[in-house]
Amino acid sequence: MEYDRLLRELQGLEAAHPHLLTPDSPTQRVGAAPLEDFAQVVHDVPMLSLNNAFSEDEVAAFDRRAREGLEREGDQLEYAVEPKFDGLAITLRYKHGVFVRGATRGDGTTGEDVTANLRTIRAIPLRLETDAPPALLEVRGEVLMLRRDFDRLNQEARERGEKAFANPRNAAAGSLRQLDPRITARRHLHFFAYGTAGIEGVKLPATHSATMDWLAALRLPVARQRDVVSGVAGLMAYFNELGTLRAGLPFDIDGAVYKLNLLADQERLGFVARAPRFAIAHKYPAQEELTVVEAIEVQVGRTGVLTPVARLQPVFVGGVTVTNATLHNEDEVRRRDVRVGDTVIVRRAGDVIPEVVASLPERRPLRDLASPLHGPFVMPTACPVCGAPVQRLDGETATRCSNTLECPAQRKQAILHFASRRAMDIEGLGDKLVEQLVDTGLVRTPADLYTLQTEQIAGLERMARKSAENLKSGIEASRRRPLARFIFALGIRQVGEQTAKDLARHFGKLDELAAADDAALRQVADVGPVVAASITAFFLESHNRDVIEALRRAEAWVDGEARAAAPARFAGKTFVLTGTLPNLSRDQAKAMIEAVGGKAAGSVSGKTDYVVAGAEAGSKLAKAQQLNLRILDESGFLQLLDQGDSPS
Ligand code: 9MJ
Repeated sequence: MEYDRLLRELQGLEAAHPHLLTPDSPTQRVGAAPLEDFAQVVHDVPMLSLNNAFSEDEVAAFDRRAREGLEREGDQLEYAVEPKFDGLAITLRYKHGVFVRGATRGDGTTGEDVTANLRTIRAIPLRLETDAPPALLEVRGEVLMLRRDFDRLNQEARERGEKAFANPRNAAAGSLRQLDPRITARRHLHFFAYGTAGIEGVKLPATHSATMDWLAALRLPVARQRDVVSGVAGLMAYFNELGTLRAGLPFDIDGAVYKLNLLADQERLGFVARAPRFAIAHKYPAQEELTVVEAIEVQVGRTGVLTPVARLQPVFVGGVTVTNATLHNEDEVRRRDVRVGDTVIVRRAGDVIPEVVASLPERRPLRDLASPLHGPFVMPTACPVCGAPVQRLDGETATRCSNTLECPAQRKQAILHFASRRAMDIEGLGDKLVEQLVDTGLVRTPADLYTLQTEQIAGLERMARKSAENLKSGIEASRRRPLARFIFALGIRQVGEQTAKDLARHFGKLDELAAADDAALRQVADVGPVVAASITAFFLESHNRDVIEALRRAEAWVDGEARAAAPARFAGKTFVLTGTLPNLSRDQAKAMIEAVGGKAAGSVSGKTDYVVAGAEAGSKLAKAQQLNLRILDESGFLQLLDQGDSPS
């Protein structure tokens, strides 16, 4: 990297001419020799914490107190708003523009001198970018670790068999409080400034927002997601908008910070106890909480993979109550050393599945240590559902039940997948019903669905006659599905919806696909060795061939013509769907387009052949009109597909 080359060049120059070495030289970032201990730093201006608000009511109360304190009850106050970084508060001291000392918050009054470590952080300027530096400037801000650096650090730790950090905040804290700055230097920490404390020789601007702009001009990193808003409505709008950005930010935030924008107002309001009256942190629901593991169970999925799941004391995290969290696989449980009775950190961010991030063994109850119940987790050697032996292949993290054909867990999941909306789309067949059908032995494979009698369904517990009839007609309606859906419905490992479509188009007939060898399969775009091997293995399995034969008798699918043999009528034609059609769903219309060889695209361009517009079609329709494209309503679209294209 260019930076590294220049750094080495500078190191050479400084070694040759030591009098040229200055404390703000980039070579001083690399990391000095380890310290015995950190020196203590008494902060000239205490490092305060912020009071928290967890609801709009609490934000409104904060705003009301501010208006009362300023005797401006009837006004909308102006606030500078910014993200609340989830890192470590630090203070940086610049004398005549040169970084001379940095410290942690500590207890707010006294912190630790971590200057040598802070020097290794490239985001912290060693010299401010100005011709007229203040005699003294104390900058307050947050040290944090970007998520990508955190992921890399943990990845490396795991590869070395070391314990990973629970979250970027802990990783940043652990990295900053290293007595050996060379370690900090390798950790890639980042920094954002959010205020000042103590300044001599220059006058600050009148507002917090202008102060932040000034810090940015000095080359101190500040949040880009800053704004100035007025009143509670402005604060809430910012909070919600920042919330939508949160998951996509490269660093963790745990809320928004609101500060009265006028510094004179800030001074007037002053402080209560250890927090300012002029600022508040509005927190998002925590994404991580502590709870206790009550049990570790093992679930078996559709493909037979055993997944350890922690049953937890219910805990409110990420906006919902969580009682189960995935532990991923055997290696992950071992690595995190999660045991029954442990206190653990549970994380739920966005819509992702809750996971146990780390165990806190220091909180492990002493009495548990001797009990085998609370020993390290061991994967069962028999499938918890069917009792068959489990197997873990070399190089794989997954442990699988070996009984793919008969294990009810896999059967139920396979049937649910077969019936799902994007597969055979059997209306009325949900998980409760599949559970009953499999448990009563009425259905063992997807093919059994087609021989079910209404009476048999109606005989199930809690099943009304009407619902039985509905399911029966749902099953009937699912016969003669297009080949692509059927291939997808088979649940061949590695074969998703798109691959199924590609295979159906390429081979045209199921028998052609079943007979294809590796070379033939690899002719299909995006089919690599792993997918090809999985398909071959599936059709080699005699049980699978039996099920397919039964499904053939049930006329579950219809073969088509392979695309290469007879190009579809609308091959190469591009359709754009916009608005709501009166009868067809978007998925249905898309499937019809693809069935005739066309492509459904997302946006209108000169390359679009047809635009199918329904109610409330917006800008796409306008653009199509502008480009003078063929525009069809639903009936025109159906007519086109039925009759083929006519010159327009
Ligand atoms: C954080 N953590 O992002 C403050 N903070 O202001 C921001 N913290 C703060 N401001 C005064 N953005 C005390 C703490």
